[in-house]
Amino acid sequence: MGATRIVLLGAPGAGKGTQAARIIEALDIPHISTGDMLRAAVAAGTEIGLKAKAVMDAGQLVSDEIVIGIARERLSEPDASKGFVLDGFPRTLDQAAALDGILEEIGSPVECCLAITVETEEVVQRLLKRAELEGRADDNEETIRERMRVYDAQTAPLLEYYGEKGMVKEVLGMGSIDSVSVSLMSALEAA
Ligand code: B4P
Repeated sequence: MGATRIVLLGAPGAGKGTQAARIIEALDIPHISTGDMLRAAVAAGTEIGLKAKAVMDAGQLVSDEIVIGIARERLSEPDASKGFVLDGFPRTLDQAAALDGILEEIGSPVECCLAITVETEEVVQRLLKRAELEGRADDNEETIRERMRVYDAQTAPLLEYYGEKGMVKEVLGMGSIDSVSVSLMSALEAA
């Protein structure tokens, strides 16, 4: 019947958050976005938010310790037992190893890594457009390019990590949001 424990991988602006919203609606599973949780912590002025803000604004990754902590807490909530879309987590090899450990404890390993691929100039343009619409602090050109560099150095190696486990389904993220959704859903059904 297709995978329901899903890691969504992709560069900033590849469409992770956008497509996660479609997938969770179709499969009725929770959307777990560490980016959204961190922005909520910043907005609420919590201790984690205060630590994360400057790092996020600079386009760098928040520490593994903090992010693994919030992911662990969220994954232990009852609704995660029916599956989940992890959006933006893991972002480093250490986070991926920690995730495996957390899910081993729960007895529910990752089933599929959906990787959305998009050309760099396309994502830069998307994020600059979002900057105009939403004014997110990390959506300016310099920070966007830094986020791309961080993605290539720290997150792209996860393709190999999940690839070795035979879990990666690559989907081209160019084209309309609807057409990308169709490709992702059929990749999931085949997983
Ligand atoms: P995220 O919130 O994950 O931000 P993101 O990578 O920019 O992706 P997002 O999901 O928001 O955008 P999407 O591609 O859907 O992370 C933000 C920051 O939080 C990180 O830089 C880091 O500092 C920190 N963080 C988060 N998780 C972390 C972790 N695990 N470890 C350490 N630090 C962490 O969409 C982008 C835009 O494109 C949207 O406006 C959308 O409408 C548009 N779009 C999408 N698909 C499109 C399409 N097909 N055509 C045209 N436009 C499209």
